[in-house]
Amino acid sequence: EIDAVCVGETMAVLHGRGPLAAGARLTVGTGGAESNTAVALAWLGHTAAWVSRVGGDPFGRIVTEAVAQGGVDVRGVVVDPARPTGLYVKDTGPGGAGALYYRAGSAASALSPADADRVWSRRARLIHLSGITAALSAPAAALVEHLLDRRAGEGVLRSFDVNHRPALWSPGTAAPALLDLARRADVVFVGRDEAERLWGTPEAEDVRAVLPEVPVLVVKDAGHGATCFDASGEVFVAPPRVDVVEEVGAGDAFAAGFLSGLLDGLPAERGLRLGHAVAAEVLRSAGDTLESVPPDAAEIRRG
Ligand code: KDG
Repeated sequence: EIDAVCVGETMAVLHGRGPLAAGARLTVGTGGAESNTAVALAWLGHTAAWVSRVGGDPFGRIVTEAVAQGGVDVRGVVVDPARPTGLYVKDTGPGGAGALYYRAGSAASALSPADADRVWSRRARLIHLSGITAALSAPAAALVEHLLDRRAGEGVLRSFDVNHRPALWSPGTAAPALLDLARRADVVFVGRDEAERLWGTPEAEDVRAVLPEVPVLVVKDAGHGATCFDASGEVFVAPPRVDVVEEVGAGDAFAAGFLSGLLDGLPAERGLRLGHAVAAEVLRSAGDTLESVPPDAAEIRRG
């Protein structure tokens, strides 16, 4: 028995200093929303596994080793020699093109319901999924749907981060699909602005109104704070002040902090504070993945 299994694509990240067009030299890193959450959960003291598919190329080995180095069990990662590992290039900074994906036809886009056994066999207390997987391919979307189906894996908490990626699918397709998946989960994370873009819900309360049946709903409003709606009502927690270096991965870290509180039976208010504390660590660094335990985590846990 372990605490959590996170399922989804992890890519090799190519990043450099300065714009690509100006000849920036690129370094290889690792990035994937769900494995970022798994690594952060491991840093917070939980047993976490990552289930995915990678290519038989060096990038597949690099990302798998990086997630394993983060303290996550990677035995559920299958190597597919016929497909490449997905890549993304961060061309950030002034004049950059933003994040560029090279992931169509990747090994992880072949995730399908056939991968579900490797998830259920871990007998985890919680599984964590995101809307990114649903956008990868029809079989990957079917896997997410299967894993959220209450008839399978009874008693397992289903966590779903909406994580809308406009580069992967159109809003017209994404909006109903993501709403439908979120409705099936036990815990849902969504950005306020992301929900507004998808579902036309400007405030946290409006998001609650379209997802009234979700047992634990967390609406995150970037710099302002996060609101949790659950059976005991509504609670809002503002984040600490942070000098932001790079935002990528902060949402994944936030989810890990909140889920850590949930796994430990803490009240939602402390879960939100843990989420902010873990996100702050990632915001302060250039990498996408947590690399240390947030200094205030133990204090927040104690309350
Ligand atoms: O949340 C961070 C992710 O966006 C990043 O690590 C890459 O998984 C990724 C994605 O699909 O955008």
